[in-house]
Amino acid sequence: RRSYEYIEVSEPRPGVGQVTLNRPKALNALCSPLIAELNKALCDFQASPTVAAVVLTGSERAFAAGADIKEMAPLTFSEAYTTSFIESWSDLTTSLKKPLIAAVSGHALGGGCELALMADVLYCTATANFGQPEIKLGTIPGAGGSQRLTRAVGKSKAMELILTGKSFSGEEAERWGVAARVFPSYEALMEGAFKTAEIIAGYSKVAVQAAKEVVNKSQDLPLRDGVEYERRVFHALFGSQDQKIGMKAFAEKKKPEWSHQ
Ligand code: CO8
Repeated sequence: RRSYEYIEVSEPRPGVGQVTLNRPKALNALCSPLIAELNKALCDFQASPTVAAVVLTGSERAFAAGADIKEMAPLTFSEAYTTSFIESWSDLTTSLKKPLIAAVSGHALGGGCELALMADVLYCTATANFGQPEIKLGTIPGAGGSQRLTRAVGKSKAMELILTGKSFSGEEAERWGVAARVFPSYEALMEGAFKTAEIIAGYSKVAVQAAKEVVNKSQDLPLRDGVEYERRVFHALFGSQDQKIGMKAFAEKKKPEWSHQ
């Protein structure tokens, strides 16, 4: 296993990979080397034959307090433009075809909020502190926040949040559909995230990858095209062994033994 400076990587449960952001002195501010490490770790989990779902977390105090403001402060337009600054963040969403669960406790601000929004499933503590405070720094969200937050909460609320820079709680995140579930403590959050990852890891890898792929398509395609896309993938799964295994096991009242083929 590679050794990292800004993250920790583990396999806490069978089938479950974990990435823990670990830059405590800067509240997990997302400097470029941290993002590069995160991309590498997710690529390794993608290639891993043992890991089927991944949990991404920070500390109890901070998931991530944003992009690294000290790194960004001196950047010029031409440097940002010609180095495609933050473009590699998008790799996070494309390098991993296995489900990614973000477990958010404490601050998830700016790029930290955007990172959490990139996950497939977002869990948080009731007191988690989400927000897009970029406006206070004289800038705007740059890693998808204006798009993903708007899809999650609707235009009016997203406008209010992004234009005022006001933060919102984990409780609100859950009520507004940003978070799938909210937990009373950090321990309960991690346990909940691991349990869900284990459930996913118990299914056919073929079906899980297909399920993630088609749900993600709903974010990009008009409804008619999305439904058609789903049907094509659904039809394709009749070519998998696991569809036969799953349906035969149901008829025989047995637990399916997936071949992952
Ligand atoms: N970048 C760099 N350092 C940070 C960041 C950050 N985003 N956040 C916190 N730190 C550092 C602090 O400077 C401090 O370091 P030091 O001890 O050396 O002074 C240390 O972390 C601890 O922070 P505080 O002392 O401030 O801790 P508090 O508990 O008092 O406050 C807060 C916690 C409220 C989270 C506060 O730190 C804060 O407001 N942080 C900044 C939040 C913010 O504005 N985030 C948005 C950043 S902009 C952004 O993400 C743009 C995204 C664009 C796309 C992505 C591009 C990569």
